[in-house]
Amino acid sequence: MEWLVSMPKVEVHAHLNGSIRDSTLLELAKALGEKGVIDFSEVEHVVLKNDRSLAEVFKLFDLIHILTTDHMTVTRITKEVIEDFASENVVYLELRTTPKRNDSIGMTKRSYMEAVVKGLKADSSVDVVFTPYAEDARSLVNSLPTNDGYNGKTRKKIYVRLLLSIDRRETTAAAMETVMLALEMRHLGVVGIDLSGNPLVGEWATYVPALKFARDLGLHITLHCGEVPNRPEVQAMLDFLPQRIGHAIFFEEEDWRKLKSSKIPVEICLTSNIRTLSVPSLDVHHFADLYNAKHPLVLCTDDSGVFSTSVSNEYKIATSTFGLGKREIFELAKSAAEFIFADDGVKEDLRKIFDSAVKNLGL
Ligand code: 6MZ
Repeated sequence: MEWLVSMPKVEVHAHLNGSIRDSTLLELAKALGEKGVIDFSEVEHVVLKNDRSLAEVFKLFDLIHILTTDHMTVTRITKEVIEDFASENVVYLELRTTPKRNDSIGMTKRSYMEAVVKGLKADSSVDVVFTPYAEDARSLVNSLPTNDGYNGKTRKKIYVRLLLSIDRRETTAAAMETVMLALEMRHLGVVGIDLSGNPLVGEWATYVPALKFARDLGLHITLHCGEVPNRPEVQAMLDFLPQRIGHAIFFEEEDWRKLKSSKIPVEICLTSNIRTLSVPSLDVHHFADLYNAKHPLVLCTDDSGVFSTSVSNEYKIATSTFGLGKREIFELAKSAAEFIFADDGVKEDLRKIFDSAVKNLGL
């Protein structure tokens, strides 16, 4: 595990409100409990519970959003989530979040996102590089730690880019508002759009106009695809040719064929799929088949807080379940840099970071 933690890693499927520390959630719940807004004893039990079905996970998100959706808290959790990923040597993080409107506290989708960006800028123990590469003078590779590799003592640095999520509960107009916001925030590190939310809710056709518009204007698209059985939707999503998809669980033979020939990279979330009972056990997880077919893959956490995991832990599970050696794990981690949504300058930096880590990792 220590070796996996010390290895540089890329994370591209992490939901902000799913990645909050338990201690922070409990602290927020206690404060709201004292104000009489919620019943803390009930919330504590829900927050600390480990195994939940997919349906229960979405109920938990509704609760988490009650705890987190004010500007100050959004800024705080963003800062903490970045610190947590950086502390385990994630060198590039694509963080996704659903811009939220809450009239009762004067929150608009824009002010929600401004609070997120404030979290990126917040004075923290980590150097966060989030503006587009050409504008950023602080390329990570120019300031690589020289003495102790990624093992700690030097101040951590992390590239962060943002994806704005469209929640499947939203209307076409609301989805379009999110895309417009993403376009306006490109100079602040927004690189794409994600479609997520409860897969049992909503229709693919609702989101297509906004997704097409986003793509036409140069935003990258990733879709939660096949999280529940829904054949027509899986087919339509694959035909849309997004730049990446998340999960890819309930696929039929023909869908696997189409996916493999399209080479659309898949964000694999092992712990999440097991915890939500979407995949019955790791030994039948589609990671193995896709990995053997040399399909582009990125191991991701999905919701590190909700599922009590970390990127290093996801690699550990891949190692122990699928028998990958250190070299194979390293190559898997390194290849993830090819599927990020940031520009080529960042990709080039990441390649150098991985190459320079080889010696320290004893490879
Ligand atoms: C689909 C998910 C998800 O956006 O408020 N989300 N959507 N499948 C999943 N698999 C378990 N995990 C998280 O983060 C929380 C939101 O991300 C989406 C849901 O819409 C959830 O409300 P943000 O930061």
